[in-house]
Amino acid sequence: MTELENCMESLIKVFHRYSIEDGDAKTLSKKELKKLMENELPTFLKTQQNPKTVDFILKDLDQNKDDKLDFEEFLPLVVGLSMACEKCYMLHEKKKTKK
Ligand SMILES: [Ca+2]
Ligand SMILES: [Ca+2]
Repeated sequence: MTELENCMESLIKVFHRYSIEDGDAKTLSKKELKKLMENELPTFLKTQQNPKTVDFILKDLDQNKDDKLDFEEFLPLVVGLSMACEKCYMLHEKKKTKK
């Protein structure tokens, strides 16, 4: 598999590792989302001082208002964070070339 294919598979695997916990593997409940973020996105969660961050994210991403995130609703979180990371990466690269 290519690097990108591995990435996509990891994304799916991570989602399902947490979504399966309450028996409904199709969606992440708030509890599952919280656990996923605590374990898989600890750096991001640390930068968010608000303890309600997970609630906000869930509300923001939950398109059909069932208080759960399916994979499609979960993806924008990853995409958004990836875009933020990419900006940091570019800044970092710029600094490197300046030196
Ligand atoms: Ca679930
Ligand atoms: Ca939903």
